[in-house]
Amino acid sequence: MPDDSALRPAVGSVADAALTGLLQARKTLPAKLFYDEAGCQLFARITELPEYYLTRTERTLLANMAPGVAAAVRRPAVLVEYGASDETKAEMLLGTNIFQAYVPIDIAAPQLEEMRERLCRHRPELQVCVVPADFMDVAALPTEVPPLPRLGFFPGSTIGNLDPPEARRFLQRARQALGRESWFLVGVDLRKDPGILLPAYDDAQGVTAAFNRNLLVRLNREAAATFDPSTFAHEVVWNDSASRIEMHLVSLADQYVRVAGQIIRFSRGETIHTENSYKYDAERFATLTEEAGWHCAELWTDPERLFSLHLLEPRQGP
Ligand code: AVI
Repeated sequence: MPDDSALRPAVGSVADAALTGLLQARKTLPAKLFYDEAGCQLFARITELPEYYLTRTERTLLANMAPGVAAAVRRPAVLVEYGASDETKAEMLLGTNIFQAYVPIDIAAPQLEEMRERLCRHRPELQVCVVPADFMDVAALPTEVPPLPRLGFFPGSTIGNLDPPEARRFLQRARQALGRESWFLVGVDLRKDPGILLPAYDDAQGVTAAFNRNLLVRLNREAAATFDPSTFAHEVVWNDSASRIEMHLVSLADQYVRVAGQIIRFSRGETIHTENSYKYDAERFATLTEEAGWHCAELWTDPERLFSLHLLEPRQGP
């Protein structure tokens, strides 16, 4: 499962979360709802698509830059991964052998246990302290985490799925949880030609469209909804002033849908806004991190400047 499974909501809140968004004048659904089992499988397929450059570019960057990250951290440390549904990206950092403990944070407790078992087999010397929680809510690490410097790790450009004020709050909270002697390695997708961005979210095979429509399938199952997903079209928009990709589901007809006992009216052409994916330039992301109490120590990008890895350290002074 991909690193963003931590975006999933607590069980039981699906109908509430859906209704809150669908009863607004401009209808929305929270991106957290994408990641049920089918959504995770579809997202895994998205990461392999030729148009979706993010995952493969970040992996190559990580493979090349892991020694640079280890050189910056230098001494024995703890790796803390936010939204860690599998350990494949963390493995590239764990391979540098400077980490004595690994702290994966994810809302999916069963996956964390499987990860712990795998790591105990492959890296018996590594202490693994799993934290089954929404990464947005973690203000402190468990007491069993060894008192060593910490490297926070937030890959995948999941930070782009948070609105900038939310991203700022998240970075502030992570700074508090990681402590004074820490670093934070964040994967960030870069602003670029919409000719590259739009196909990454509207692929030729229609996998992203299925991922988007799966929200409605999920609401039918988990929120007593009556959507006909074939009457909603997948739409992707580049919002230049907000510097974000937006995903929408567009109603192809005037229709009424029942959701958790409420009747929701859709007119033809009306959209449900389902996701934002912010794209940053390096300066804009640096400003956001400074406002959250971090300072960019190193920045790595691929030769085509598609994706970036930011190594942050706590900002000194006022
Ligand atoms: C998880 N997240 C970083 C993905 C993105 O690129 O914003 C989610 C996604 N949505 C559509 N395709 C991928």
